[in-house]
Amino acid sequence: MAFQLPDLPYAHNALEPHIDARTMEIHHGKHHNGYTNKLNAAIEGTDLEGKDILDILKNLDMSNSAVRNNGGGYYNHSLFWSVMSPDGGGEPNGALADAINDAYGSFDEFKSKFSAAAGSRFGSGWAWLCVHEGGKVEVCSSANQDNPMMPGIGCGGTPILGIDVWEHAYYLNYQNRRPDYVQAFFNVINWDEVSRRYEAGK
Ligand code: MN3
Repeated sequence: MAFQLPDLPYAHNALEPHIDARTMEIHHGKHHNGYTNKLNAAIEGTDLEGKDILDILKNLDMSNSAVRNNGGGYYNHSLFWSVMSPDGGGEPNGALADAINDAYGSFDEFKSKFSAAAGSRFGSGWAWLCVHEGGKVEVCSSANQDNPMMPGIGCGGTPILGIDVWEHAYYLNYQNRRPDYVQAFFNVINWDEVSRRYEAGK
């Protein structure tokens, strides 16, 4: 069974005014669809065909750039759509909030660290909040479509929140103002989903 482009869990315009409908249409329908198709082409007829995406990423031969770029792109965007919601924003609660406070002292300090990771990633990439075994959380960033679960990325753990900082994620609405996009992202974060991923990942 080849990988399928997942449906968006909301309408293209559902995240406005923070993320505009046209960006969502192109980002999901063109970019994510492209990664999905190219991933399928890259694994067809190889021993990766039929494997789970997590299995593929965690055991990746990093010199296999087609699977690295497109497998990462397939997974990262699938996570990205799920951690946003028109009902999002605010702050986490429960065990995730405790873990963020343990690591960063306060939600505001976490927000500052996450925003800095997103803002300082040169060129294209992602900023992440990851959970390590045992429940400790960590902010980091990775280049291009790399993912913390890939070997040797250097910000280990399981990503539970991610923001795409490729220009295609924000340029139509924000042009070069990446910090404004990152700020707006906080208004649509689906903390219920991030908490679910935290519990599953710790
Ligand atoms: Mn993207």
